Amino acid sequence: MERIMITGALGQIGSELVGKMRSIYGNDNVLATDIRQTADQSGPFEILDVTDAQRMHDLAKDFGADTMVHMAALLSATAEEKPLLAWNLNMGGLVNALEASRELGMQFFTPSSIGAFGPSTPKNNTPQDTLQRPTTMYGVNKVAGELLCDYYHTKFGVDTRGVRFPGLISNVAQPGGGTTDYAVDIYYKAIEQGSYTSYIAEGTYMDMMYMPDALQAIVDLMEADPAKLIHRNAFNVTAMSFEPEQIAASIRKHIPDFKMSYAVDPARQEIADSWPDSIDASAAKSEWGFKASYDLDAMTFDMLEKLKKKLQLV
Ligand code: AKB
Repeated sequence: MERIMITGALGQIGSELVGKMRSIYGNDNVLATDIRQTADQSGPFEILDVTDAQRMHDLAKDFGADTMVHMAALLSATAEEKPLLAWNLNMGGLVNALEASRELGMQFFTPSSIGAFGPSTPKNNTPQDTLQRPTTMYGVNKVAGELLCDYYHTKFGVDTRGVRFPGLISNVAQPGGGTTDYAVDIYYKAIEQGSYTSYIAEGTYMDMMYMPDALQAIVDLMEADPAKLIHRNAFNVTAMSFEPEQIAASIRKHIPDFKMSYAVDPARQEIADSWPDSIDASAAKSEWGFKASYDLDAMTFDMLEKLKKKLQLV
């Protein structure tokens, strides 16, 4: 990885990944792209609608990119509300990014998700290789995407790599339209209001990870020795699995009066119920040394500290 182009650079992951990659590979070597303009001037930026194949190809070529990191996508809850848009954006963007990578000989990364699993998948310690019959449009996109990335590797020799991200929690950019977003929102509301009304029901376990671990996982996988990769697309990665009462208990260690209530959103609850309770990340650990540094309490401590500063409450 020397010249990296990132799509969806202003999204939840992209807005931190750009900074991380610029700090490692140099500001001028990371081209950030998104459908909307940014005020960030730390390095090159171009407007890009990922459904525009020609512009994506031209930008990568002109930049001399050797790596494509394709992040632009709709998340699960929005994809369920607008399934056709999700298909066109998630699959159209992905195939354009893969084609540009094939034509220009770029290494390729895109994230899959725990959304690639469905109700018939084993729910606990979900294996790397298992049944994948998701019941959401997002899940359909993710499974098709994993297969397409494998296809571009075996058929055309493109160096495709990916992970199945769990819910990602960050204090920088807020997610939008995901099922796991409650686990970010809860920290903001805990600080601002001392209480949170969860749209996900008590007892619903989902895998999660703190953003610094997610960013490091992308870099580590992309830098990994290809000879050691058996799976490529897409590795289960996770740092923790919890249900809403457990994150509330972790917050109460710092804000003892924090109050939790529930107003379950049936649409997002149905998605959450179709996903695993916990996934097994042993393939990622053994094939490229995946390791997460933050558990729930370490993440809670850091989130509350950073958000207090961000919200100017200290
Ligand atoms: C979502 O909730 O849609 C995402 C994901 C787990 O892929 N955070």
